[in-house]
Amino acid sequence: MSRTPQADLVIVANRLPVDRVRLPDGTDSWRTSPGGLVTALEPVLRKNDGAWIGWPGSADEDEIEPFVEDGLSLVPVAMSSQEVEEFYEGFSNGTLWPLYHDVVAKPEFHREWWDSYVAVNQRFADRAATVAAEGATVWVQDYQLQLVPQMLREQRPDLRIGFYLHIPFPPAELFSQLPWRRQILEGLLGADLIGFQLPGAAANFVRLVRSRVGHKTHRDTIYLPDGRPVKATAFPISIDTAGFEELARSEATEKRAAEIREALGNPRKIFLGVDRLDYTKGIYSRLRAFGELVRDGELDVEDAVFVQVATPSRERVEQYRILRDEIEMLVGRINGDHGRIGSPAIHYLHSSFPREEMAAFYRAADIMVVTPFRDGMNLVAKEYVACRIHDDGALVLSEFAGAAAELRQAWLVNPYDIDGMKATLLEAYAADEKDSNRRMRAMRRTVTTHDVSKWADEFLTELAGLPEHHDKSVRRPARR
Ligand code: ADQ
Repeated sequence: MSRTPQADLVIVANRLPVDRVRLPDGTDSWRTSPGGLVTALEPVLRKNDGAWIGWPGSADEDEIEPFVEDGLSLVPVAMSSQEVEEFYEGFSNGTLWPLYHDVVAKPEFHREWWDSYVAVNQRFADRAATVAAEGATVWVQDYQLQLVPQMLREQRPDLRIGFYLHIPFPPAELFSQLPWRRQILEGLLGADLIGFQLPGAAANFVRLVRSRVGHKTHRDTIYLPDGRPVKATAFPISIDTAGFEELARSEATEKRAAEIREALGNPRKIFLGVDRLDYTKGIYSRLRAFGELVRDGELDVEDAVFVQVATPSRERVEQYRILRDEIEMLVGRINGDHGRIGSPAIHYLHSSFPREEMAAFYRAADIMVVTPFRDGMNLVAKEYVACRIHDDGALVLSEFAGAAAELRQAWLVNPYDIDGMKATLLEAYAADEKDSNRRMRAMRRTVTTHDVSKWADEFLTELAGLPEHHDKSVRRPARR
């Protein structure tokens, strides 16, 4: 493959940072999808002659050659529709996702799903092996690709391999349900550095490696039998704080936020929820809590409205369809029981929005309600804080979101405790302005000093600084 780039920094992620779009004339083109990860990694990629390996998002396409889009070197990995079903919707989102989120839903274990997970991971690893230059750094992202580090090291022991897990890593008691637990642990141990959102997740991993694989460990380091150390430690992810702040400060956003408030009938306070429609996010419980406050007369629909943005997600997976129906039924019931003409209690939007519109929502909202049962980090909470340029507004945040470890000044809640949540929502609603400002200022300092580029820098600096390990027992295969 003559056009395959040779890169000194390779990002391997399930998805490419671009979407394929069909133009009116029938030809295809690419549009960058500006997620947080792309924003964080783009500057480093450009500086380091980097490449990004990932799935372009459509199944059963012929293998697409590597290409350059907006100066970024992109290397597509193809997937069949059966693999999308078994590797992506199946093992990644039907087995690992619920297992890693406290078994909030029941994980399914199917041997065909596992076989597909192995096959697709191998394809990503093979691709990375051909793209990485001699001695390059490869950074593998997230739970879909946990076998890639080991598969890659087997072919390319000259590489520096990092891995980052964006979701929680469960305690041993839950992880041990997985029939393929040992393979996953060994897959990850192919990396030199494994990053987690929180220290607790890193500790869960180290403990599991000690008990299930039997390697020696000391604090955050694991020693493999050949002497190679693997470091497992926390690097809490963040957002493009300056980018969000700038958006929030713009006149266009200010105007749009005022329009949103106006369209909602200029209520005294606006509550806002923004989540992928996922059963880990606690959307149902939070809406119930709000609905009960209205029912009990603690809140009046003329004074307080709830805007819930539910982003379409994993719509082909059965559990996600059921969840959508349940939430939409609840919204209908609450509005039917307690709404008035022109004043529904809950405004529900099942849609994606551009970043500008998100910033306007954040600016318009007085109380941001983020109540996941478990969440690796939760970027929405940080984005809200970044957009509160006047230090006002309140964040109600689940103690089970990774973000709660940093945003200590939020109104923290236990999302399983509906009465507790109701009490806290009322507190945030009635909060004294001075108290709100003090809390918001402190949280703004946190997201300003720790943004996503700092996160990427810290990970890559740590990875580059690890001592080199020369394993004489592994013979280097010929380069392909
Ligand atoms: P997610 O589960 O997707 O991420 P989150 O961290 O909140 O959750 O990120 C969602 C992102 O999507 C935010 O940047 C948000 O602005 C955006 N978004 C949400 N709804 C949107 C909409 N309707 N339109 C446009 N944009 C929308 C996973 C883990 C998290 C972890 C992140 C990053 O589950 O715990 O914080 O990865 O590591």
